[in-house]
Amino acid sequence: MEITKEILKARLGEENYRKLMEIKNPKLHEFIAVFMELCNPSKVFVCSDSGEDVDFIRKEAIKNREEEKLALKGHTVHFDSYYDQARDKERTKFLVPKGKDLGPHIRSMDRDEGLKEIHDIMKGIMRGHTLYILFFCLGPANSEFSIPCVQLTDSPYVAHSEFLLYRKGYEEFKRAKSFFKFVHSEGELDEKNTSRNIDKRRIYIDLENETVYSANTQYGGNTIGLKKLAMRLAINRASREDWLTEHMFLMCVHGPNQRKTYFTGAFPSLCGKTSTSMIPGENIVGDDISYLKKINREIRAVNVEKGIFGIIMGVNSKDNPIIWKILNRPGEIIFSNVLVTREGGVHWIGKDGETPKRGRNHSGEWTKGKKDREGNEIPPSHPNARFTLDVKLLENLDTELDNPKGVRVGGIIYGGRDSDTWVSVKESFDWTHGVITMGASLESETTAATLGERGVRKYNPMANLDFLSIPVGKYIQHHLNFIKDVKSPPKIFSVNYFLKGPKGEFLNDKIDKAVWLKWMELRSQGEAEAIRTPTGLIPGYEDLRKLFKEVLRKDYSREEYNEQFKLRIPENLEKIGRITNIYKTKVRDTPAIVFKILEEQRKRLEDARKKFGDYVTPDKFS
Ligand code: SPV
Ligand code: MN
Repeated sequence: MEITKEILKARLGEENYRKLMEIKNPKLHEFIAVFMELCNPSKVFVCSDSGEDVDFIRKEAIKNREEEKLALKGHTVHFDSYYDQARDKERTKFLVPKGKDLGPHIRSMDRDEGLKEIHDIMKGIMRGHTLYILFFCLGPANSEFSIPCVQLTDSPYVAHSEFLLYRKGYEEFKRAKSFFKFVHSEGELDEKNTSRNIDKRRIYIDLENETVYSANTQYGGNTIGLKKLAMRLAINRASREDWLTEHMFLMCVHGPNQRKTYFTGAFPSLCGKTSTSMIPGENIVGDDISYLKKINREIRAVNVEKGIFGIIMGVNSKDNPIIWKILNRPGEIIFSNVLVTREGGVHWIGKDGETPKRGRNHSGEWTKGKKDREGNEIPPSHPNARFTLDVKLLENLDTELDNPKGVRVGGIIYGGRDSDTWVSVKESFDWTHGVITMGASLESETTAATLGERGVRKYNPMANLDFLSIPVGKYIQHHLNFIKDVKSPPKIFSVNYFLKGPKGEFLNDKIDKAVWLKWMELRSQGEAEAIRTPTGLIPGYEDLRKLFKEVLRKDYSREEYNEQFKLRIPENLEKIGRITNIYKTKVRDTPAIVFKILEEQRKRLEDARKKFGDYVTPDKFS
């Protein structure tokens, strides 16, 4: 105790010491003392919730040249190292006690070894840097969803991002008992102010202490403690306390007579999650992470965050009018890994207008045709380039963002990048069928959001595999149990925005999801008809024709409908084969019901094939 205070006094100076001591929490003080001693920063700044302190962080990011001002007021750009552009799955590991591991899908290592390694890496790592001590709150403040978090970081960019993305927590900490802890250092920087020692990049998660360490990286997904690092801790905590931490957006879909129905949706990175939650006409609560709890026998959810760290590739005025407007006017936005023009404008892949011939990007000075060390042509912006902003900038923000009780969930949507198997939208027969054949069977063709090969079909249960901190089987069992005692559980749906036709063309416009949402809204309220097929309940043609007209003023033909909703039996059978095999061979603790439900689905598909052949249009089932 006394030693802790001595250390704090010596390192913090009077003003910072006073700020920290307003939070009377010896565990917090000790944690901070330990890591100041270990990382040995040259300066320390304790940040309260005050506007002045936040402004100080903004200025530090510019002063340290981790962000640079752009032409439009409030816009800044940040670059990550060329080799630090996405989440590093290989170097992200759970530290688990001897003799324990989390199964073959989840990277883990011996806790003692991991702690030793990360302590060695972090020893003296902040020399010459300022350490920022920050307090935030996951979920709305002062609610049963709130989780206070302390972040230590020497990157003012990370700190600034967190102020845009999370609710302030200095005041919350005065009430806090347990909290999540994050220690981040970008490590030594190179001449471009990006992390130099990428080979020593590590993201280690200590579940026992609810602490995450991140070193020698700046990319947000590896460093922003409250984002995917906290999510891993929260999944573990949720499984002990009977609630859910999900990789899900949260949005309001408007039904007839001003009805508001809330949906959550899980999609792997780069599969349309943000764009669904931002669809014109509806309201967004959050685009990435939700907590779901049972309150008065209802399932209710909150957005853990209050900002968006969104993918900018493909954002254009036609498909994303709301974000487009915001990105093109003054306002507080951090752009990362985009192309910056000489005039201080930004460009990205898929932006309206012509691509500039030159500029500056994550590779440095860029001209069209530039190649990297490996001989690959460098695109103008990285496919995982992002924008970071506070949701208060959004005109379509829902009214319930800060409701301490969250909102009642009417439906849950699962979707991945799937070119040939699932129909555009369908509903599960019930909770168990949805959890197993949709959530737990989710696959996606890989994207640029993580390092590695692209375009490979990957199993990704609930789009949450990258973040699971409990064995997969246990997680699925936890989902299955979750609705016990719930009055009317949310309906479960799957969508497929990436379905392709015989010539490899997409069968849907991006905007068609607006219609699927309206259909799901009606279904969740028991209002539209559905056709029972072997894999789930699908919309009838007439209902969709009406909705396409109402929502998009589009004439929807029966040919389009038949292509989008024809049951592709061989592909569905193959998928069941793949998924069953994974649960048999790679998931040790698969609940028996998973095999039963998959087997029933297989049987229904086989029966339909005997009757109707390989490809079956919906009229056969109605
Ligand atoms: C994702 O990749 O799922 C994201 C961005 O939301 S990251 O912070 O990298 O996780
Ligand atoms: Mn995400």
